[in-house]
Amino acid sequence: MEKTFIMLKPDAVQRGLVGEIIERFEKKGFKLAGMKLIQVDRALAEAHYAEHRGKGFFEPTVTYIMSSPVVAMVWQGKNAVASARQIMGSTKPVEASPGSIRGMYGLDVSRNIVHGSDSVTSAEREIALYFKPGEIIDYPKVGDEWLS
Ligand code: RTP
Ligand code: MG
Repeated sequence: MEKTFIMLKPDAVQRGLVGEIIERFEKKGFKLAGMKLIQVDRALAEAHYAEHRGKGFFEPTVTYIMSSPVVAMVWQGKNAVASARQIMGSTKPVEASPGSIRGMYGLDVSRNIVHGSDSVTSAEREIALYFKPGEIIDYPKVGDEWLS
């Protein structure tokens, strides 16, 4: 089943939105495969946003995700990557649809609450950055048969 990497960014943790956002992914029908609270260091932050190196928002974005602990998660399910991006909403909260996470809780592109992989290839890269293989757990769950 397709996996995606989701990160609850520092503002989500500081504003007490962790439970509410996790609930959105759970209720959508995704299955949690990995989760931890971590303090991102500079090396990890720069690796995460490597594709944006050289852009004006690179350094502020790196500094932002190091500014407080974040919740790193792996969720799996049918079309997990695209489906999670839809739940999150557009990068700029002002353009995000009203019911999306960024549409509901975000105001500024530089503090946009949540990260989600933009492709299956990115998901594989990001999961490997944040998790050791043994930290991703494949387990049977009640309801699996209703969601595949
Ligand atoms: P993310 O990687 O965080 O899930 O966001 P995304 O795919 O929707 O957007 P992306 O283009 O990958 O940008 C990564 C993060 O950089 C910050 N950003 N700031 N000031 C700006 O114009 C600007 N553009 C991007 C955002 O925090 C964005 O989430
Ligand atoms: Mg991105």
